[in-house]
Amino acid sequence: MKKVITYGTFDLLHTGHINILRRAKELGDYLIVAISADEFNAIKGKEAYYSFEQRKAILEAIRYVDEVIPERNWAQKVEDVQKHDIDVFVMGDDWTGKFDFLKEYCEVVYLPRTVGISTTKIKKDLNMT
Ligand code: C2G
Repeated sequence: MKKVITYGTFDLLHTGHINILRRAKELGDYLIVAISADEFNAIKGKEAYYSFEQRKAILEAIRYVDEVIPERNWAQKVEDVQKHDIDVFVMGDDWTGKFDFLKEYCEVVYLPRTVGISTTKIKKDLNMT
């Protein structure tokens, strides 16, 4: 079984998220999504509208997603890849190069972002700060 993993906040889920989840799943048979815990979002300088539990429940309802785990820090990726026996690590290309150190452990794939949509844009358009 070819296992894929990807990481993110996945707040206010939108088609950009769905597009990367769909393409990530197409690269294997089993997709794990590590979503940022609320405390880690604070470290990332992001404040999610939905809590970790809410974002986890939403992601678990998506047909492409097989498992959701918490992302608690920047340093857990090597351990995650080894622990979950990951074959492919996937991120949007806004992260190109940032995770090349994982090439020692698995395939690293950066996929083009979906243009014109982001959680930040949604908040701005809805006049949420
Ligand atoms: N994404 C995308 N197209 C968009 C918006 C997001 O392809 N229009 C992708 C991002 O490139 C990322 C994933 O969707 O791969 C999740 O995006 P975010 O929730 O913004 O995640 P981010 O804050 O980039 O966190 O350790 C990695 C971090 O947790 C990534």
